Amino acid sequence: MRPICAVLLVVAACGDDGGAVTPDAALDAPAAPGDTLPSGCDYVEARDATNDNVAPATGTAELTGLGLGGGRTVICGAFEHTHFDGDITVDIDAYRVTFDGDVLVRIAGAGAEAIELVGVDIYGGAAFDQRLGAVTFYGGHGVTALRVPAGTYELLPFALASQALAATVPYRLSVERATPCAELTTGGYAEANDGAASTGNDVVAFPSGAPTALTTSPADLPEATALTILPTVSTRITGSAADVAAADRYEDKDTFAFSTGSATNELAVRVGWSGPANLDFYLFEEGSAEPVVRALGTDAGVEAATFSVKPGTGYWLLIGAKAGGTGLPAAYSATLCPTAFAP
Ligand SMILES: [Ca+2]
Ligand SMILES: [Ca+2]
Ligand SMILES: [Ca+2]
Ligand SMILES: [Ca+2]
Repeated sequence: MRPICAVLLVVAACGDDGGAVTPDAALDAPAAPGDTLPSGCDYVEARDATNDNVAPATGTAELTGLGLGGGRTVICGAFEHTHFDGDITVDIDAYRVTFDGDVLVRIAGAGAEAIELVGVDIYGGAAFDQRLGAVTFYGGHGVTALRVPAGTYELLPFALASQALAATVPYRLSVERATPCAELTTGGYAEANDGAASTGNDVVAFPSGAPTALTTSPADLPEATALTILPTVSTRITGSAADVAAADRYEDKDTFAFSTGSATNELAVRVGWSGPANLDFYLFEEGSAEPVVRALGTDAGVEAATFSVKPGTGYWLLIGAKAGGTGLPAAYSATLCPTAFAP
């Protein structure tokens, strides 16, 4: 995805200083005595015109020199409205930040919600070409959780749209230490309405080669958990992914309806199970078959994601067993950890 960047960085990493790109050069905006930064900013975007390193652009990441010594660090930048490429790219910026362990990466900025697609891609590896995570702006901001070894990583905030923005949109990109939510092992809402055919709570179909769609069955309904999730109050949902002959990309699909409280704008979901089954989960706004979150990892036994949600909104959590695998039926346990973030 980033061939030009990768090539340039490999050259630099080999010690060849012959080119114009010198990622090991001095910091882009070094802190100096007397420097004043805007309130709440640890670094301010310094060279917008040359910090896009996604091919075919040939920029380089800004070397912020930031770490997580204070537990949280904030980059203040902007999606510029002046250099839309005529296709889909409004602005891409890249920054290097050093961190480790469990962190949350967030992006927030008033006005960003009106841009067609805003997010942050997170890269690591010697050539910064391994995509380790991604933030999607949804609701009032965007967030994702990462667990990484100590190192320097590249954060790429991007704004994509079919036309230029009318005005520049400032954003704040932050990295902060976080404690992953603890898995609950007892209690919670238990799947109750799947029926003998395990189709009573399917709700969404995943046809091969076609978009997700509401099922045509009038008989299936989301499980009415009656849960309204509130910040810092974890909840649990359990069920069984049955071994059924699937007509689409998933065998058993179980959908659970819940709502966010008026202050809840982030949610971490961890789905755990035993055995070799491959479970995934999706989040939909209530009544919609278009996912707002897809958790499709292949790690055996656990699927987890942290993302932003809209306060006071009805959602469906769908847990599905990938078709064609083994290990079904599989009992699963989902822990939902809601939080409130003030952008
Ligand atoms: Ca830029
Ligand atoms: Ca920018
Ligand atoms: Ca089930
Ligand atoms: Ca089901």
